[in-house]
Amino acid sequence: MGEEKIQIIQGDITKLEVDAIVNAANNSLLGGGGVDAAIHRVAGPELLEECRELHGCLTGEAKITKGYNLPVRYVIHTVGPVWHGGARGESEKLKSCYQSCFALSEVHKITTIAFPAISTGVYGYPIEEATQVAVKEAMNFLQKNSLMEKIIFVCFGEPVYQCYLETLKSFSHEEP
Ligand code: AR6
Repeated sequence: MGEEKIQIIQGDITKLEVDAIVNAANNSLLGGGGVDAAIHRVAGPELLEECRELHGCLTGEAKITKGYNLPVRYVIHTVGPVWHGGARGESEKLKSCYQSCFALSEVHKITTIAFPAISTGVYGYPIEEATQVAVKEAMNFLQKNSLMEKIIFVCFGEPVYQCYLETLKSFSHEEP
């Protein structure tokens, strides 16, 4: 239940016209590489100014800003865990990222949200494990929140795209 509201696409998250996009940031919230750099580049310098006022963000938590020059109302900045082999609470922290983003989406009445594959770039989280967490948390949230209309997972590249599709299929076929 809820999987019809989950969409998996390939592309650049900065191009999406949704209520909110999620940024895979670092603890400083002051920019970096990967999707973080792309988001700041398109949003413009005002995003960095607002981020400075937030005084960073703990791993697994999330903070919200406006979207500035992006075609979105909000950017939700979350900090994923760095992968150290899986025994240092990485999955709990990644789960907490998704839950923190969804909690903010409820507060701000966000109905469409797009996520990159948090932690799977520079932070080295294996994509198969990361997509399990992402899809599971999205489905859990959709079961208890009726306002959310669409959750989009934006994939950079075909392998990531295929991995999300497989994961969604496996969850959809699970017995309730
Ligand atoms: N749209 C969608 N996905 C993207 C885009 C884009 N424009 N650009 C990259 N990706 P990463 P992390 C994918 O490294 O692993 C930054 O320096 C990318 O292919 O951006 O959480 C931060 O400041 C990968 O699948 O984030 C932190 O220091 C996914 O987005 C650190 O990297 C996440 O890769 C965070 O590392």
